Amino acid sequence: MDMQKLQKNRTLIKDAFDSKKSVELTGWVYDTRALGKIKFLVLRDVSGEIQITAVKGKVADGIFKKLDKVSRESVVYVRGTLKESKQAPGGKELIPEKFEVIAKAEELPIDVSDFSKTELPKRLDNRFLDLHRKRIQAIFKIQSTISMAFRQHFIEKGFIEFQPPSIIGASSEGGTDLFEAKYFEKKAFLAQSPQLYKQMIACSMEKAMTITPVWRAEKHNTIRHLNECRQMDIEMGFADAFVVMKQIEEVVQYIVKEVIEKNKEELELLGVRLKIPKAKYMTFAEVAKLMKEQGVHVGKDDLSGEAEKKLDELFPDTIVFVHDWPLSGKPFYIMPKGEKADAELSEGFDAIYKGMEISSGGQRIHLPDLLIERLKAKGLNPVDFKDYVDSFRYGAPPHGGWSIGLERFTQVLLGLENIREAVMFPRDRDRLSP
Ligand code: AMO
Repeated sequence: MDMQKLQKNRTLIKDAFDSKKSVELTGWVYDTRALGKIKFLVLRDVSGEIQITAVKGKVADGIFKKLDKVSRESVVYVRGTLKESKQAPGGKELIPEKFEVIAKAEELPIDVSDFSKTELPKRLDNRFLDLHRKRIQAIFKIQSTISMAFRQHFIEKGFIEFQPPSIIGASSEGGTDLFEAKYFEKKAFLAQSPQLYKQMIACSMEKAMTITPVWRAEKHNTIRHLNECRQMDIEMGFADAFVVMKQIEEVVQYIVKEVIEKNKEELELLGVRLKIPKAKYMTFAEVAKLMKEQGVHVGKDDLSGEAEKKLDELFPDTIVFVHDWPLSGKPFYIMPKGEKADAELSEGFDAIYKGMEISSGGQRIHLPDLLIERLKAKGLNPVDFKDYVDSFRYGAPPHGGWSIGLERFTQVLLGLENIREAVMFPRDRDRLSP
């Protein structure tokens, strides 16, 4: 089959319905049925589905014979004309004039019908096939709107998009959750975040954004963590925690507005109703007090999952910014309150939305001596961070930023049980393929 000609001549199913002339369609066979002298085939492509109807004697014999013999999910080409039909989905059916199987599907390892009950691990083993499903496609169409809206919003505000390195020489978040790699004769790591690089960029180009993969060697399998995820990050010069929290508020509102406008069908299919969120600002101490009143446990320097859920219950459709976070609960690069290395509180925050942390960030330390002190306090060796520390010696303004996890945000927005639903090919403790 001539693919160049096909690309030129074929129509997407959703656009075919209005056509008065004969149309050329390609897609995947969703279902076939035979009722004696009449046969049906439901064809799907990424835009929609259409019923193809063949009545014995009214279409070519070859087509009539073949129509219900094609296996599900086979790729087919069909040329035909539309006809009004009350029973057909969309009110029209296609009467085929030419029908060809482009690629026959073998026996399917999982059920990919709309009623599929196949469990997530099995679906992920066969993700390439799981991606044939409308529901699954809806999640990723929405995710595509999310990342596009994020990029668009910040580019329009004068941010530059940067590409950080994925191979790094020392931890960027502290801790031990690093994947080690061999880099010639040196030891290297997969980036845990673009943190140190975005700070250097904010100190030269002021406003920077990126959407980039990061790797976390966290050993535990949870429903909200991946070992490889994508982060949507910004960093700004001349900014404190409040300047950058406002940026989250605005971008999340813009993203939700875009999803509501651009993904009506997908939201309906997933049964998700969205409202543009409000914002609420609270200190960590205020949240701790409120949770105590509610009888909910809060960690010493972190919020429990239970507390995050409670915040959503108390403040629905609201991004809750929890600032003045205890310094001990934040990474080495977060500015201590009052620029004092031994402060109790920090200029760091978390943003909680729909019962889960979607982002963390804060004002950073731009003072080399203070940074060295904080590295030591966290048990890290300043020598490993020499280039990073030195970058603040030659004209570094106060700056701040944050990161929103793309998959985490998708999970939260769509109310997905497991974050693996929000990534096409998840990497977790046990999964390295497909
Ligand atoms: P943090 O580690 O809190 O901060 O990550 C920021 C956001 O990224 C997402 N995220 C994850 N999503 C899925 N699986 C994971 N294992 C995972 N880890 C993080 C979450 C989280 O809120 N450099 C700082 C941010 C900054 O200060 O700019 C950082 O990486 O949505």
